[in-house]
Amino acid sequence: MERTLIIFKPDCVAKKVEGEVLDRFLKNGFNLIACKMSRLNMDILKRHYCDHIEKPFFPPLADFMQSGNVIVAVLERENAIAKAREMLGPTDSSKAPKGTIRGDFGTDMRVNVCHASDSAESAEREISNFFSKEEIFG
Ligand code: 3AN
Repeated sequence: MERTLIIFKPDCVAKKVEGEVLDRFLKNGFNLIACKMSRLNMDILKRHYCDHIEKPFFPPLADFMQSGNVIVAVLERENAIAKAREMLGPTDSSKAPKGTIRGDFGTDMRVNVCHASDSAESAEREISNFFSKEEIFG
């Protein structure tokens, strides 16, 4: 079993599709083992996006991620990291095929419904940035 961190981004919550998106994950064999609503701040975003802080897209990305409530979750299944990213589709929602989460609900490169961890190392770092061990029910 593998774990991945999923953030239901502000656009997902504003559109009220977080239930439908979570349902897709559950129907594809993921178990929900941790979940909370949050309003992200710059400190937690700098830790979460530590690899992107110097990139030109970081300031607008950080503004967007602070623009509304998010839901942060840990989902578990075999091959969870690759499977979640496959279900999301490419980062740029405008290029994501129909049937993928970003293709069906996303807008563009930034406003793209969900974050999902991109490696086992990132998943471990990202999960510990948002959840204590006691908050994970794996
Ligand atoms: P992903 O979320 O698909 O793993 P990353 O890790 O490359 O994508 O980028 C993190 C986030 O930064 C993306 N989800 C997206 O919101 C934003 N982002 C990445 N590249 C760009 C870009 N060129 N322009 C605007 N936003 C970007």
